[in-house]
Amino acid sequence: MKHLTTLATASAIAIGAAAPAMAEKWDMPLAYAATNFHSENAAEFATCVTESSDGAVEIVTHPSGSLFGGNDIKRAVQSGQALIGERLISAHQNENPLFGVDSIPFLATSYEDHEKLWEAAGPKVAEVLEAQNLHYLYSVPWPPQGLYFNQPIESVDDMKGIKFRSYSTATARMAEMTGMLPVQVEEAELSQALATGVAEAFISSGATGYDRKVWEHLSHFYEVDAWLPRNVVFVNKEAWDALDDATKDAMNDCAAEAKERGLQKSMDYTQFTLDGLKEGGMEVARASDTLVKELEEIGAVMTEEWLESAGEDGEAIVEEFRATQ
Ligand code: PCA
Repeated sequence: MKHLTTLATASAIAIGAAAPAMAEKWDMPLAYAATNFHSENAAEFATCVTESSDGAVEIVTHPSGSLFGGNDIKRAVQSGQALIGERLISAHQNENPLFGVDSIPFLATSYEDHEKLWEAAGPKVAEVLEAQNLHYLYSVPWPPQGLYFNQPIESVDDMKGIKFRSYSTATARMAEMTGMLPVQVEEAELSQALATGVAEAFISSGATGYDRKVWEHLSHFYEVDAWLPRNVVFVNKEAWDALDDATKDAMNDCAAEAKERGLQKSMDYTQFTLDGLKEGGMEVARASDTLVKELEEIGAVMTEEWLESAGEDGEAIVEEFRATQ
């Protein structure tokens, strides 16, 4: 153990010492396509760091899960196989309930509310990441989540037995509670899953349906605004600690810009992609009152379940958020 610690420290010092002299190349795995707004935002962040860190760190993005698949990115950065990466944080709710704070159904359904929720939750999520050897840099929300189907759906009864692509604990739970059959699929494999019938429906943003041209397989998108999940960008903690202050400052400044720019991109992309789904031939509409009511009942149960699992920290976040309402 002592030997390992010494080694880790030695390499951390080596990283720090090498930084001013020669650009260190940091690979940044991303799960989503290069044209997705999160990936474009990350590429701009990478350029910002490369240009403003005075040659200390060069960040190279790898979109579409090409370096590590979505599900492996977090572990890769924790273990130092990659030094920085972006991940849909709610996909890791099984590790800690706080990672699912952005997926409590119908708690924060607009950008404004979602940002307030994240103001309360972000610092606690950052603490959990820190304990996992990850330094939190910035995060950006996806547009509100709605339901995709290959047939009209009027109520939960119509959903029974449908194969439903999930991307997190909450999406799988929602499938179970509506009588659908959850199957976990990364977004990079979504088109294939729909083409082969592995999945017939899913919950996501207009952005993801648009990015994956799902009108080739599906016919209906129902806006329900269930929640806005977030992609989080984190750095391997040892690599972060080894940076000199000037490089940390440069990265923090680029991260602050990326947070704002990403939020704006997300908002701008919302209507644009819903229009795109329509142009692709899909019916895009608000879910029926019956369906909304049924989903809200399911959401209430899921909220209780989440609060129970997340304990005091979870309760404090939700209370702090509710106090802003
Ligand atoms: N798109 C991502 C996560 C949330 C979203 O809108 C996906 O479907 O994987």
